[in-house]
Amino acid sequence: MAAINAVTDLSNVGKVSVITLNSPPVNALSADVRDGLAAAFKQAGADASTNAIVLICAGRTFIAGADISEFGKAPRGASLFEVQTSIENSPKPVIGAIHGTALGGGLEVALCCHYRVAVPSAKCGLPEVHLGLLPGAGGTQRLPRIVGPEKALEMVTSGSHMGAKQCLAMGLVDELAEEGKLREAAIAFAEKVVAEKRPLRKVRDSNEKVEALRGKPEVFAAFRKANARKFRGFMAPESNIKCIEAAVNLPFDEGLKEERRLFTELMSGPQSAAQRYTFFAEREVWKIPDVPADTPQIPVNTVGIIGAGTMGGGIAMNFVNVGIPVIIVETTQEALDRGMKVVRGNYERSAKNGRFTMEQVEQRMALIKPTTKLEDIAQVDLVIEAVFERMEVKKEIFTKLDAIMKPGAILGTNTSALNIDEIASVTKRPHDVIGLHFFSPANVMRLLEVVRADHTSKPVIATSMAIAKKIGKIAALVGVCPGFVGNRILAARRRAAEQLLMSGTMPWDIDRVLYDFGFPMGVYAMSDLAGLDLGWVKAESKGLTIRDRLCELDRRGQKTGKGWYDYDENRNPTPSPVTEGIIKEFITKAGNTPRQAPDDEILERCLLPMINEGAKILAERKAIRASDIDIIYQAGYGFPAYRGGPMFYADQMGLDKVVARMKHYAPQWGADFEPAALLAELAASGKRFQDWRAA
Ligand code: 3H9
Repeated sequence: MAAINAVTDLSNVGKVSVITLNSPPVNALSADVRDGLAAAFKQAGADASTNAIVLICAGRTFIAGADISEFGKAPRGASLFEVQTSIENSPKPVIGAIHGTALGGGLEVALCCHYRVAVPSAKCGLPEVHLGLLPGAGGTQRLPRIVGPEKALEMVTSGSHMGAKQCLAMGLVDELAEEGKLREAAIAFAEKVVAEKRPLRKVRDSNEKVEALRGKPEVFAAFRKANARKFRGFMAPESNIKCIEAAVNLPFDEGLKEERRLFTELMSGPQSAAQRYTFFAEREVWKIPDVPADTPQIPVNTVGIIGAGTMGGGIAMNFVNVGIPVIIVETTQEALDRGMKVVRGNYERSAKNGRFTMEQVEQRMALIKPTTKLEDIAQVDLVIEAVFERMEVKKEIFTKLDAIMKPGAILGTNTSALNIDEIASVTKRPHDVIGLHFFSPANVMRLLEVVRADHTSKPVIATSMAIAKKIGKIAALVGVCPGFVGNRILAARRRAAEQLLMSGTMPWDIDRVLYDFGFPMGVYAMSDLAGLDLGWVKAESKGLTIRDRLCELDRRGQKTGKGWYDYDENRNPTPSPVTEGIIKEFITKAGNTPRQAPDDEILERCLLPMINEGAKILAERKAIRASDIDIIYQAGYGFPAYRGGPMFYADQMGLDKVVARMKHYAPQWGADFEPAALLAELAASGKRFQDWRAA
């Protein structure tokens, strides 16, 4: 084998040139890779002793795309376009040999090969939309020429990965190779292409499928309409659609130009910047500076859950979904039966929607053992307490757990607010105690806040993070403080919204602004969904707050058909004159002069306190880095992905501007608008949250 450069080799096997890329971790198309490919194709093309070329990758995957870390930097080395042209115009047939994933630019390179061979476990896709982009190396023009525009629309706007068998059926792959024998199979395929004198097939020249849709704009209109809700606020899906339209309506080279124009537009825009930031943030969130990757872990083969309510049942589903048996404990048989019925109902609904079979429902249900005896969980590896939020109750449970649990078991609590150090203090093993804060519905929401208490051991943290990954969550490690990270920041927004309300801005106006910003719903719609009576006790209510008054009128949210809003039978909300009347009474009673805040003010007054609280959280070391807060906000609180998260949003706004706007509001609206020390310091030194690391 001859080295072309540090990441590319070229060798001859009989009459086939084999180009092997080896650029860990994922063979992304860095400048070195592009240079290596350009040189290797030139050399292989000119080698008179071979008559075909195989492109294959070493390591875990075929090329997984452009090198995202190079985006935004000055271009270097051979361009991807040059590489692709040298492949497509190669005088010898080029066979792409795919294992792992051929994604984005990787698939776009493969699409320039004349033929493609893949192992059955391989996957192909154009996931650029998740980075706020579109496939910018011909993917939007070549893919529809193979799979047809309709399928291509679906693939580029969803970014989903297709399995090799499906790719074979769609013509994206020409032959499947035996697992582990890709190299031999690709070489044999190349020899066959030569022996059979097959043409140098160029995807770009195949127009039949795209032409079939020419003059049918209604197909695109229908696709846009069907996905309008899903794409709301995002720029990239629309640009992807426009590119497929260009593939249908324009000659190849013109379509390519349109693709380039739209790609450049997205790449230089704020949404892609946010989504690329999120790509790295989602990977960094797993990294804990003082808990290295080689920290010993505790095997978790069985889980005990205390409480079969909505939370407990949802948490149980996460584990059985990945085959981990669960014992679920309740105090009464009745509560247990009710909880199990809800879990079964959830699974059966999924089965009805075709997500899995009834047989799988039974398999999953069989993995849950219900019991009313706490002692039954004594031997599990991990226990998660999910009972209601009362410190005395939690302390009582942890005292019992301390007495019965096997040594070394992890003792988790799903508390969303209580002090975990205090809970741990009743045990003789506080190092085994950790917070595992699931979000409701726990079987659906991606976020898990893993809460590190004062004495939590490193193996318990490492295990909790690993188990979160196993059950498909995105976990962020946070510290103990009221509300931890997510709810603490939410409380700041809530306080700001209350101030707006009490000064004359109606709930629906606040919600509309937040919805338009990109949240799935606003503060008050969310409150109606959760129920206004969470923590409200009828017997104790004295009508002192707006909420008290609403609850007293049985306006307890969606479940009673009215709350902040009125709801029709399809749960569509409309502003409520009753709510408005009550709010106005409270405003008058407080002696305030009502004033409807303009939309930009509503937005600033809701967001700035969130950013400020985030800065305090960082300074107190309750989150490791600003991007963890952003991940929490995207995965758990619906912060629009295309805005990155509160901290990234602040960075994009410019921290000096954030501080200036806060100072503008602080005199009237108080402490939440007094810039936190860290925020002021970063702003003064021209720095960003994303560059800040704890000393
Ligand atoms: C594109 O191609 C644009 C073109 O259309 C047009 C160009 C003109 N670049 O995810 P993992 C790193 S856009 C740089 O944990 P897994 C990642 O940060 C690209 N780095 O592994 C991580 O680093 P670290 C379109 C990348 O096994 C390490 O690799 N392609 C890239 O769970 C391991 O990653 C995509 O969007 C990259 N492209 O999953 C595919 N990819 O260890 C993006 C990964 O320091 N990648 N890294 O934290 C993926 O979806 C997954 O990484 C993959 C492997 C499925 C490949």
